[in-house]
Amino acid sequence: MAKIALITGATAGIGEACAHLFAAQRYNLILTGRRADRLEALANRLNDKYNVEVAVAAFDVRNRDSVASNLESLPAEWRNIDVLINNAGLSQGLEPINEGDPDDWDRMIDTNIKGLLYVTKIVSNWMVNNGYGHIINLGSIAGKEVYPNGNVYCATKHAVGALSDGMRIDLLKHGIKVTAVHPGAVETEFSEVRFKGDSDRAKKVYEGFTPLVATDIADTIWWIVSRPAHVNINEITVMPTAQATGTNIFRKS
Ligand code: NDP
Ligand code: 8X3
Repeated sequence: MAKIALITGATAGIGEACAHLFAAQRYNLILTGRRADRLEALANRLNDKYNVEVAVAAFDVRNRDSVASNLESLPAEWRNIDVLINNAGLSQGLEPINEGDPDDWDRMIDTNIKGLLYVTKIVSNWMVNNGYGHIINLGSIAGKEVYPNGNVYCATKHAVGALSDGMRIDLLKHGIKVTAVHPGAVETEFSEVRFKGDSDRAKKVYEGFTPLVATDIADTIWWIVSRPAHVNINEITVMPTAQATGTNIFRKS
């Protein structure tokens, strides 16, 4: 029987790349995100190309009721989830703490921490009942260190690291693996979202060096998931060769 992966934030970037890679590995997929049109289009493409089954559920991870109703209304056979990729997340703004917008803080905390928890609560219960599962949480280099003006985003990604450690301890007796993946700069829609559609500012983030691309992280996640049953990767930090720390990037121009 085909394995199943649930990927949050599959409408763009790292989540979308994971959807392609896991479909290529013949996983059936549950794809989530807010943009229903993108989810439908991706599901059709993956189904045509790889002949895998794809269920889509469009919801906002910040809405606890919506997370529950969407996931719990999936047919029972979709509850046999082998891999949960908690990828949905975002940054909003890059200002000193005193100049930060509390609405941006709410969006980051509600998405990156609370949304991840709402999804995990439901899926980890299914995994406990099944007696297997692997949870992959998208942290960040921002979860390993703090950089100027990164304040709240960095705090949310530190929380993802702490929650990953907590999940690993609590789910140990159920044989469920938990891995935190901490990427450096990956060129996706991330900076467009951080800078609220200012594409010139977003592009500058990746100028003068070769950033990671979404498939680099999808490849890493596949490697983690495909280790033997007795091996778990607790956490991994993946950086562009030209990036040493959150802010220490060697730019040629
Ligand atoms: P993208 O902006 O390209 O993709 C983000 C995804 O998250 C989209 O599919 C978006 O879907 C989804 N998402 C955002 N908010 C919500 C929400 N409230 N409810 C449901 N889904 C949501 O960014 P990346 O692919 O780069 O980011 C993926 C993850 O990787 C994030 O957690 C990010 O913090 C992390 N990361 C990214 C790095 C980078 O440099 N790009 C580096 C380190 C970590 P939709 O808008 O349709 O809801
Ligand atoms: C995204 C990478 O360096 O912008 O998490 O925080 S960074």
